[in-house]
Amino acid sequence: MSGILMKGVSRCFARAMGVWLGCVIGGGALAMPSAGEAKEILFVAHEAKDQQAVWLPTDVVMNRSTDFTEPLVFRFDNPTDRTHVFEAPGLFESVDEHGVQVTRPVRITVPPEGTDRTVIDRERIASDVQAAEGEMVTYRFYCPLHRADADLGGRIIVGQ
Ligand SMILES: [Cu+2]
Repeated sequence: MSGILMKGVSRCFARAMGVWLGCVIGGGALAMPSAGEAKEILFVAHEAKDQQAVWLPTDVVMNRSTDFTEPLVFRFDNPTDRTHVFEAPGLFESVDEHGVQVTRPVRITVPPEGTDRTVIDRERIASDVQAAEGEMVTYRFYCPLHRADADLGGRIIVGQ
């Protein structure tokens, strides 16, 4: 009798731990749906030592099944007094050029005190995730103007 009870309790505990871990991991990424139309993720430029700069948060975790149901928007705030660039090889943005929808690699220049936002091409990420066959897909991001040689940059990690 008490054995069954214990099992129930530990299962509950495991589930609570899972939720808690999920919160911690997701806590780095402020993935908030804005007005229910798009999921917006905010990146903020941050000056680091030795004239370097990074985009925060450094880790963004997403899931294709839950986070890609609505348009995915990246916002970039640059509160510093230098221009920074958000570059993420492998990621594409979807932009309207003279009435034509085109996709191109994500490389966003944000002036001092500036802000910008772009719609990320979800289809490309979805096909990357599909091709990964159960593995997580990782995209690196950094400021190419102020990154350290050894710095791999931040990570956007996308699971199934
Ligand atoms: Cu920079």
